[in-house]
Amino acid sequence: MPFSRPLQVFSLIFFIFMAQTWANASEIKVYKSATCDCCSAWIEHLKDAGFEVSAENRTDMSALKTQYAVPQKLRSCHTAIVDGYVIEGHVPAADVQRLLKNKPDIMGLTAPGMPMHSPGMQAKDQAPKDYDVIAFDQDGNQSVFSHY
Ligand SMILES: [Cu+2]
Repeated sequence: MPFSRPLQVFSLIFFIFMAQTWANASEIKVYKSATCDCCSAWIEHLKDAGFEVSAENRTDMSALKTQYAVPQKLRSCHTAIVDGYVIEGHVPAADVQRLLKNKPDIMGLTAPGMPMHSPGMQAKDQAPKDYDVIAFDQDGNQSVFSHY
């Protein structure tokens, strides 16, 4: 007999626990308008990085950003939610992964506007450059999370 019964039970519990941890960490919900092509390209970028993406087309993006407390000046096209954090605009997947790993006490990350050289805005094989990813919190504090 290769495995004892307690070990089998333990393995099963461990597997379920790991599966849930993985699912929670990698599932991201993206809200966008139906006509936003760069939003769809950003979703592809996330999928390429291993995220499980569910997208929802909305006609009330501005109200939705207000609901998720994205400051007016920091807004972009799509708004995404992952593990309780808000991801606004063309934030590279690597920044989202770092956020989920370190879990800082912030509301979320944003790439304000539509940076020309960001994932979803340029060819897939190009690296992000010439913009900052900004962290923002509930008190209105902002700081540079990544500089490209
Ligand atoms: Cu966009």
